[in-house]
Order: sequence, then C-alpha cells, then structure tokens
Amino acid sequence: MTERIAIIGAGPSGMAVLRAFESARRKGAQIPELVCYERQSDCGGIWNYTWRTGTDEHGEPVHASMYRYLWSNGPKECLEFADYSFEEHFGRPIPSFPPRAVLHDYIKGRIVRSGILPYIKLSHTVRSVTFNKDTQKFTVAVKDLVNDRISSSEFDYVFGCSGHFSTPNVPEFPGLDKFLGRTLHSHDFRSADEFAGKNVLCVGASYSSEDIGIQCYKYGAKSVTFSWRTKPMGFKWPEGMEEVPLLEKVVGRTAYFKDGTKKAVDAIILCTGYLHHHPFMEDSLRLKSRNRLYPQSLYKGIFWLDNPKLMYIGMQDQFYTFNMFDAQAWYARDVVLGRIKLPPRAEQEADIQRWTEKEAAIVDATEAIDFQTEYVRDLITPTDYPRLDVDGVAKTFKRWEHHKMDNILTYRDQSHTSLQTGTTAPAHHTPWMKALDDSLEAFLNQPETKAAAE
Ligand code: FAD
Ligand code: NA7
Repeated sequence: MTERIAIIGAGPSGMAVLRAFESARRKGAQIPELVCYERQSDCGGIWNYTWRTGTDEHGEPVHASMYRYLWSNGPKECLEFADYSFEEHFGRPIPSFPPRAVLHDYIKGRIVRSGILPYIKLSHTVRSVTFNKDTQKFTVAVKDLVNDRISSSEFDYVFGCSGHFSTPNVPEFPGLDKFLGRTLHSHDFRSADEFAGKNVLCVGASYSSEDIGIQCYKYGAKSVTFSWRTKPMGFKWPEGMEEVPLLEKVVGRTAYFKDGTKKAVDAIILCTGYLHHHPFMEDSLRLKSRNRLYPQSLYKGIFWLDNPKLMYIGMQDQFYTFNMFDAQAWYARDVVLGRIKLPPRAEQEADIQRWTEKEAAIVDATEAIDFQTEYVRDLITPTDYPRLDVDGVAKTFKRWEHHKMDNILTYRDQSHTSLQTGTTAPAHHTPWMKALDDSLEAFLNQPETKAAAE
C-alpha cells in the first residue's frame, strides 16, 4: 500500500515539503501520497494579508501577523530559493527589500511553477493529531471549513508546518487594564496610519518592535518609545524615537519605566513575541519551545525525538527563512524515502546536545548568523538541493546587520547581490522612508533598472 503523508500548513514551510517530494517524483522516484491541509483560503502562510484580527469568517483564529506597509526586513537575496530566482520570477532584477505583496507574489509563483497546488486542501483546519503505537499510524482529524464537516484519516508520517509567529505572547503590566489609550499585541497590528500624530510605546526589543516602531514613525507618529527587558536594540534612533528600560506600570495615560522615567502615551503595542502553539498535537507529540535557534527534542531541528515519523519544519528562530525550510524539507524527504538513515536515539540526543551547547555560547547576531549558516549547510550537504552558497548568504546577512547599525531608517535603500544570478539589485526608485505606497505595482514601477552603487 502507498504510504501517506499529512502536511499541516501551506505556508513557506509546508510548500517546501511539497516541493521536495514533487521534485523527487519528477526525477522518477516513487513518493508517498501527499495531503496538505491549510486552514486559510489561500496558500502563502503568514504572507497572506488580512484586515481581520481575532477570528476569521469561520470562527478560526486569524493566522496572519502581517501588516500593511510591511517590507522585507532582511535582504531578499538571503531568502531566495536556490531553484527559483527573483529575476526568473519577475523577468528582471528588482530591489533588495520588496514589500509583502511582492514576496507573496514570488512565493505563489514558485507554487504554480512547481505544480504542487493539487496536493493542497485549502480551508481545511487540522483539529487533532494522535499516534497509534500498535498500527504505527497517525490519525489526523480535519475540519472542512466551507462545508462544515469533520473527518479523520490515517497517515504514516506527519509534517508540522503550522508556523510559530501567530499566537501572541501577551504579558500583563500593572495598570494596563485601566490604560486610557489603545493596547494591542503586534499580532493585531495592521496599519500604521492609525497612529499618526500619536505617542506610541512599543514593548519589546526585537524584530516586531523595531519594525512596527519604524512604521509608525514613517507614517507620522509624534513619538515612538521602545521599552526593553533584557537589552536595548541599540540603533541610532532619530529625534522622536528612543529606547527605555522595561515598562513597570501604567497610570492613566502615563507609562512608568524601571529607571524611574515616565512618558505620556496614546497607544501601547506589545511587541512581545509569539508562543509555540500546536494545540492539535496530542501531548506526546506536541513541541513545547520558546523562540530559539535550536528548539529542543528535534533531531536536526526537524525530527521529533520520541517519534521521528513526526517532523516539524520552520520551528526555529529565523535569520534564514525560505531556503532553510527547503533545506529541512529536502533532508526530511530523503529520510522518508530511505535515502538517509537516522542514527540511533542516543546519537540523536548527543547531536541535539552539541547544537544546544553551541547555541548557548552565542553572544551576538554575527554568531547567531554563523550558527544558522552551519545548520543549513549541515542539512543541504547530503541532499540534492540545488547549490546554495550559504557562505555568501551569511556574508550578505552580516552586511545587512552593519547597514542597520549605521542607519536603521535607510538599510532598506541598500542593494545586495543575488547568490543565484550574481546580479546586484537595482536601487528602488524611492527611498524607503518616502515610499508610502507598498503595492506590488508601485514597487515594480521602476523607471529604469540600474545597478545601485554601494
Ligand atoms: P507560516 O507562514 O506561519 O505558515 C503556516 C501555515 O500553517 C499558515 O498558512 C496557517 O494558516 C497554517 N496552519 C496553522 N495551523 C493550522 C491548522 N491547524 N490546520 C491547517 N493549517 C494550519 N521572514 C522573512 O524572510 N522576511 C521577512 O521580512 C519576514 N517578516 C516577518 C514579519 C512578521 C510580522 C512575521 C510574523 C514573520 C516574518 N517573517 C519574515 C518570518 C516568517 O515566519 C517566514 O517568512 C515564513 O512565513 C514562515 O513560514 P511557515 O510556513 O513556517 O509559517
Ligand atoms: P521575538 O524575536 O521572539 O522577540 C520578542 C521580544 O519580546 C523580545 O525582545 C523579548 O524580550 C520581548 N518580550 C517577551 N516577553 C516580554 C515581557 N514579558 N516583557 C517585556 N518584553 C518581553 O519576536 P518578534 O515578534 O519581535 O519577531 C518574531 C518574528 O516576527 C520575526 O521573525 C520577525 O521577522 C517578525 P527579551 O529580549 O527576550 O528580553
């Protein structure tokens, strides 16, 4: 009997799994039957924009954490698929930091080109995953959201590709319940326009805080204050933006901070990250982790230690994204197809331990980039994933980090060089701080394509 694989989620991770198997099939391999369940009505994962917050039209939690005016926060050259360049998709070179709609278009183009759409069941949400030790099979219960029907079927393997930047981590601060302004988590942030003229407080010192704060500034916020818990981001902020220690309490409209300072604010945006939330997995299969580069209990960052027929893709904190998911998917595929043999459990545990110790020794972003570079290299080396110059990607990431430290408002005006085509991206027609229209049409309306000077 043909083996069956369930893939939960058709975001970049789930699509990487489909592409990996489809690529083997096209090269003549016999592959298991693939069924990918996607809760949303479109593929693309978090890159689908919706105005909705809270629940969707079916009463399901809204997955999207993306907002209007989101432009890639890393160079597109670092996430480019090794088998599908931006140049191939758009028919010409494009600037290095595209807005969300452009990246969504690129992802969708890859789906269509690779012929994986027939494997995907849209508007189907996975309700539970259990494993039967006797039959060695998973039972996956799924709700067809359009027809309001629940059904179950059995699978030999399950891929958990449901993302982990969707369920907000929402801490409490004294006085928030009586705050006279607006409070929200970054998951529910949709448009910076509403904060024009306002004093905004962003709690958190990572990517969401940095980018949402800058968005608010770009679209006319009166001031943006960032409140950090462990350490400040440390960028050179322009006038009107500053970093302060952790929020201690809120009284009326005044926020008080740990260093004794205070500030009157109109809105508090909790950019406090996300929870690993996989409620449909039975307890013995459920990944429990904070956002880290090497989640525990996953051999190679993929295989569930207690049952490697369950594989998680994309569960790490991310410098690398699309091409790392590809690297994971190609490796996992080769294990399923019997091309790579997993070592005994003791060796898997020792390997996890080695990576965990390495992760614990990381002191800064440069070392974190090196760590993830080594991780991706380790995965792609034994597979037939098309050549990916990870050293080149790491170099580009470091260059990008330098640009951010130089000027957090202009790093998106820089151009990077594609590791796939060797082309240096043209400069965008408008400096990012002045580019208020984030549509695909406005972005691609490039008067001429000229290579940008350094
Ligand atoms: P997701 O994209 O989250 O996709 C998971 C999919 O699983 C979703 O489609 C969801 O609907 C589906 N799903 C979840 N639960 C179920 C269920 N029970 N049943 C069926 N389907 C389910 N990365 C970059 O490279 N550059 C950026 O600029 C960037 N910006 C980001 C900005 C924000 C605000 C966020 C939150 C993330 C950003 N990322 C960025 C990182 C992003 O996580 C990855 O680019 C990528 O989307 C992760 O892919 P994924 O498939 O693992 O998860
Ligand atoms: P991250 O990168 O997980 O960062 C979460 C931030 O929230 C981090 O600075 C945390 O502080 C902070 N945090 C968490 N809990 C608290 C509490 N209780 N009080 C104060 N601060 C807190 O999540 P992001 O949303 O920024 O980024 C996730 C993805 O979305 C990323 O891939 C982006 O591209 C977009 P810490 O520094 O740990 O003290």
